[in-house]
Amino acid sequence: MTTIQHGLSREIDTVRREALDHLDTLRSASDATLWEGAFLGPKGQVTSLLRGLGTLPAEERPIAGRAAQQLRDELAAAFAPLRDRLETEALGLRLASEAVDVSLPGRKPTIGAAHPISTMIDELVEIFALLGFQAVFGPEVETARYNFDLLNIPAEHPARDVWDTIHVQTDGEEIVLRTHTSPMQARTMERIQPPVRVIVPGVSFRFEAQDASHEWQFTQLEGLAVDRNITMADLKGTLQEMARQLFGPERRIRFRCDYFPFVEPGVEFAVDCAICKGRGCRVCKHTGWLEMGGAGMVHPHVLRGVGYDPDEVCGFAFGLGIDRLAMMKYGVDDLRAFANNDIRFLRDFARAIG
Ligand code: FA5
Repeated sequence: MTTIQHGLSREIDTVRREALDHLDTLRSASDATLWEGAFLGPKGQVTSLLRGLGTLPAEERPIAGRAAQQLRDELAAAFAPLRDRLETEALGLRLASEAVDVSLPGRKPTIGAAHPISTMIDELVEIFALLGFQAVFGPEVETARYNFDLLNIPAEHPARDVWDTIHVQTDGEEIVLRTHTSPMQARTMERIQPPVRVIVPGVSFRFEAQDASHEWQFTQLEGLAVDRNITMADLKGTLQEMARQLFGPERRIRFRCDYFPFVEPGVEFAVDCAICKGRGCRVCKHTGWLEMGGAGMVHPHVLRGVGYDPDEVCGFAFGLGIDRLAMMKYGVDDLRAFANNDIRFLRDFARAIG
């Protein structure tokens, strides 16, 4: 045996020992893949031994080649059954972990529910539909002309400050986030001729500090009826009927004088507390009454501003706070609960009203 052959034979023995020792440690299919790459793969040790044969003198190549090829066959024969066993085990584990028990009951999908304020709006729209009112909707970003001017609140009028307005644009045309749903009064009357009977549900915005009964964004419902010979009695009857439909047949309405530039006379109206039946409780602050909104007979200036003749037609308007109605209806004592989107509150609520 030449020195070269001797060296190669030692190298073959070293690789054999290393490969067989390592083979004993394989525990998984991925271990097996790594082993195969390290010894038998295109960049493995046995393959590089075979490649190295080219550097030997021609007469030594056949013997050395046979020895290297023998090593390759030996290792491949030892490896194949082990690899098959590990792959079968891996497949078994995967099948077991992915097994589907078709007899198990299915998972119930979480189904959303209408928000309490949306539920309240739907209920109000239905009640007023029975009283002959049609629901209309208007822009939340509004011009000062509709939010104020056409409601008899000109630019220099002190009442303009009462509304804690959030301005969107002050240069050129004054644009605001509507401070109430009342701008839809003029928008509606400009579009149609009397008789008019509409309600306007929608959000309004004011630059206000938040507390249990005030939010900077809240929901109002405007009502407007214009025709011949409409009186305060019609207004009171309409609101009384709404309160009865919402809170039960024994509910009563109270009017007290108030001032809004777009109505004359103007009132604030309250419903006797449905929770304590007027006896006084925490929700009604022990007064027995809950303030709901403002109302009155549409001011002649407003009618004239939209081209109506106040000698021919007259009407009533009201604006109520839907969040506060919802507080009373559902016994919620902090209106912020409606807006902070605590999923537990919304889920409990959806369950409670079915
Ligand atoms: C108005 O907004 C008038 N536009 C109502 C009106 C319409 C009067 C038509 C006459 C004719 P007021 O600012 O009082 O009025 O608001 C009416 C109702 O909206 C209040 O009674 C209250 O229920 C609700 N509201 C007002 N501000 C807030 C607020 N910050 N958070 C929650 N609700 C509010």
